[in-house]
Amino acid sequence: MPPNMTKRPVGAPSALFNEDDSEPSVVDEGNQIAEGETIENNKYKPYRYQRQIVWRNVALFAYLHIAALYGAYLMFASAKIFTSIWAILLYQMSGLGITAGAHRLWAHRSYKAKFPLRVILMIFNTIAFENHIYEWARDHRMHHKYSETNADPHNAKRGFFFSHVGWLLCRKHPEVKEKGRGIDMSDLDHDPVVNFQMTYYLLLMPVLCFLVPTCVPVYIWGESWTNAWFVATMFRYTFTLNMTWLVNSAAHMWGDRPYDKFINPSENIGVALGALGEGWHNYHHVFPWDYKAAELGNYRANLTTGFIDFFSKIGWAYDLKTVSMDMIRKRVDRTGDGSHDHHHSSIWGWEDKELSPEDRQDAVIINRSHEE
Ligand code: ST9
Ligand code: ZN
Ligand code: ZN
Repeated sequence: MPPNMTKRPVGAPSALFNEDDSEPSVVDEGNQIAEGETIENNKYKPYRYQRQIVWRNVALFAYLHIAALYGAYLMFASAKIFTSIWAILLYQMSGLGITAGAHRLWAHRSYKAKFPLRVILMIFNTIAFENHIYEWARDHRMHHKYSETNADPHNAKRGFFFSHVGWLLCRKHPEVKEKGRGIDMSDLDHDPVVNFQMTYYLLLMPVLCFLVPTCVPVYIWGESWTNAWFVATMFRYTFTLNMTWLVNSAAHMWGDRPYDKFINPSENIGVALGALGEGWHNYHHVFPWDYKAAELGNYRANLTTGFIDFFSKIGWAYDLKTVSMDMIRKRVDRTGDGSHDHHHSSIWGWEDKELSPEDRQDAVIINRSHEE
């Protein structure tokens, strides 16, 4: 049984989220809740882990968020329209470097990409400054393999704040490091694009995330340094970070669970829109190797899938893995929360594969032919 399938009281997901991070409740050893034990009495068990805050990060993130608020104000107060368009473009490019790059390609291997596409994704990824691809993918593989246990770097059982940003403000739980040693990263060791980014990260990242985004508006359309820095760089970077983090916080709390009601990740359309198609998180945790990271390839709520499909058309992306309708149906029937059909109630008729087996079974067929 995967760790994320342990004893979550069905129908009461929010009971697991302790907003008050000062209480080290469910961060005790192993976080394994014994049979018959509730979360409430489990939290009084002795624990050895002591949270250790990294004040340097607290200061940096505090500055970042204050600067971003100022940037949001300047965006309307004095920035040129091109500066705002540039900020939005950077958000989408860097976002794709995370979603299509670090996430679906490198962490999950849900498709393959030829060298030029990997270079593009690596550049986009560096604009996003969410750590280099290797570190991002390693943390993310841990997040899936040990979901919502102490070995998950942003364990959502430690509350909204911890899974959103708090995990970047303190030392990692020892179990992340212990169990992390066992995670296979050999595929990335052999990717020259990933290695190049890792080697030169401390040079590439400041140039691509901060320098170029700030200089372009100043030198190309005569923006002021203040507007360029606070709008195109501080606001854009902080906004993109928060959109990413919402997948770890909000999409682990709120939304339907049509594929597996026993896990916390959920289908959150708001997050999907902001995170370029990464809010279909119940589906994603059930089928992490699907390149669409969602059941349906609706591009409006899944820009990343459109991006990968485009590169698949020109041959730069290939071996796109996806889940068959039959496999989804079986899973929905076995572990879904019943919200699936409510979302996909539109069927075109009898032969539609979306027609549930129960409906097919129970339908009245008059003058039934003998061939069927
Ligand atoms: C950022 C990342 O924001 C965001 C990631 C979000 C993920 C979202 C996923 C959701 C799905 C995808 C949706 C995408 C949506 C995108 C939408 C876009 C519009 N395994 O880390 P250290 C070992 S970053 C194995 O220093 P500390 C290892 O030996 C923001 N081993 O731990 C390591 O050494 P090395 C910018 C592991 O000291 C050693 O431990 N970046 C693992 O506890 C030390 O590691 C920052 O702000 C593992 N998983 O410090 C930097 N982990 O690396 C923030 C560790 O040499 N980070 N080890 O092998 C830090 O300052 C520190 O990492 C720390 C922890 C203070 C948080
Ligand atoms: Zn997740
Ligand atoms: Zn994932």
